[in-house]
Amino acid sequence: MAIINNNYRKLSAGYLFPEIARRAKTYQDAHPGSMLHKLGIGNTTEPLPESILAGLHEKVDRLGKADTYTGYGDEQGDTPLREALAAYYKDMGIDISPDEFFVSDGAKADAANIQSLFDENNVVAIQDPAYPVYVDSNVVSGRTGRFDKNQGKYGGFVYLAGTEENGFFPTPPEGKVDLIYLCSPNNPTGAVATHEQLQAFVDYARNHKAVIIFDAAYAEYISDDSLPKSIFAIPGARECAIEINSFSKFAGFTGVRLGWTIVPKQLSAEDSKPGELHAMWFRRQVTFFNGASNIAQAGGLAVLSKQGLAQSRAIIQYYMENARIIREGLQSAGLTVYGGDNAPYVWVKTPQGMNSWEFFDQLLNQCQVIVTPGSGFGSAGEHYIRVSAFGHRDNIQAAVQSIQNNLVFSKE
Ligand code: PL4
Repeated sequence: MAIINNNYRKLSAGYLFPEIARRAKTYQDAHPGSMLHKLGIGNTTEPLPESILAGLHEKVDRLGKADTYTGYGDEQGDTPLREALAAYYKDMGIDISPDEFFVSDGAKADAANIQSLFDENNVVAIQDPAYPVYVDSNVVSGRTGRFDKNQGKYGGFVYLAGTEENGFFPTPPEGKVDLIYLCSPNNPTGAVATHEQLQAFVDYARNHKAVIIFDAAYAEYISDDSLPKSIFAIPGARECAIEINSFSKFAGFTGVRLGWTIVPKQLSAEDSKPGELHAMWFRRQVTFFNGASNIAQAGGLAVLSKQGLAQSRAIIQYYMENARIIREGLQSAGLTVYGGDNAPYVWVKTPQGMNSWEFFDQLLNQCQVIVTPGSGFGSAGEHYIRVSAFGHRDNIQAAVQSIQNNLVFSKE
């Protein structure tokens, strides 16, 4: 008799993004021929630049010849790619050895799977609001109690709320926690932690033998040089942090699929020696993962070339100009907005105390604009919506104009 993992039954409603797609489809079925401006999912839209395409094409051609064909690659990822990643960090003044990188097929799976390194009884602290995978992966792994619908929270988690008062980046918890999920630049608020804010978490983690899981998927969107792009820019982080990152938003690889995770050799937990967690993740990856596509890895190598970096960064600038248009346009429509200056997300307060889904529906029905309701990222996201800056410029401009022209609310 097979018995299911009952923790799946604890998961709150359906996954956020399919629910948005469902509501958009319902609207379009009811309004055939209507055009929706989609600023919901953070999905890249601009074509890959020439130097990166060349890297991808070259690898495809090599696969077509007997003398250059390759099958399974190095277990942690192709060595030249891990060396190029080490050089990329070196340029930021951060020393990471190539064998501390684990190349992945994107950040999401590693963000979900990394918790498997830790005992089920670890107490987990989560930034609230947060990208849902951190919460859901720990729910199905049995680290929480039931979901309390009134509070919008799971029993057992320690929620670190990002609010207007703390600039949407929380301080470390008061009591002892064991695993801490941080994301900076933050999805969904667009807030970016300062060196001092991250140092406080690193100090906390070292004092409590906790481990920080740091999602830096939007690091390349930071243009303010005073802000850290990696947790490893913080002294002491190599002892207490894992970093997860991705080529998705960095280089338009949302469909190509490529990322990396850094598990430093110095990292340890309360009951482990330095090196053990690194060895365990290696063991996990060689057992349960067969590596990222070799074509994608060749593309990643091209991204990290001088030309690839310059061309990718030009596209990031394009999205950040979109973010500026959204931020300023929504402000001029009378809305209160945050983020969008070092991150591709604008975090917008709902007017008149509306809840997130109500405002989502209003924007859909009055303006034909799709956003993401903040409450889908956690209870502290209630009364906010997230607007994504990924999109073609004309669509972004049309969406902002539609909000300016059609959104009706009283600006008391
Ligand atoms: C929609 C903080 C987007 N269906 O592409 P990956 O796997 O390398 O990166 C996923 C990821 C990792 N970390 C953070 C992210 O925000 C994301 C991507 N998030 C969004 O709109 O919030 C895409 C979401 C996708 C999903 O469910 O992930």
